[in-house]
Amino acid sequence: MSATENKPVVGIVMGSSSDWEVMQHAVNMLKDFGVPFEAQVVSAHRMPDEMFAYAESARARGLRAIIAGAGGAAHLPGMIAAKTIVPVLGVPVPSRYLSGKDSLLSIVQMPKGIPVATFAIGEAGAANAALAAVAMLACSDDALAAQLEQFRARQTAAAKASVLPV
Ligand code: RP5
Repeated sequence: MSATENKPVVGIVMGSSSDWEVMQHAVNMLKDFGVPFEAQVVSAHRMPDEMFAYAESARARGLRAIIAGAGGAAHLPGMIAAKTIVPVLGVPVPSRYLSGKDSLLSIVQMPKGIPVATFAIGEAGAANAALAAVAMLACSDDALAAQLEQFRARQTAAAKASVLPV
């Protein structure tokens, strides 16, 4: 799987194509904001050389944030972070036997010195990682900041318009 739109400023990587169901929510959010991204499978344990090459080349290729999703012994976000200074946003993917608690703890418990900003398990985490990347980019992009403000306003309006079936 590989998707590229314009010159990517956000990289989305995941440990397996089985992570797509969750990670597509990051992709969709970046598409909604028109943020150029790339998305691909980079497995820490099945393709470690490619993982290092991806991380080592990320900044020079123009990436300003990397969203990394993985499940189980989820070392992908941490290992990517170890090889680049581009901010890494980790998404714990639900796992088959431990429901993603293993993924969460693997990603969030980084030793001091190599940060991985860690999000919620699953779909919300993937979408929020993308929103965090948008917010980071919006610090130096007024048009994107305006889009983010509008997104928040629409969300607020939708919540206020909620009707309960009572
Ligand atoms: C991790 O192992 C992946 O991120 C995935 O969540 C999990 C299972 O991978 P598959 O066996 O489905 O390829 O590396």
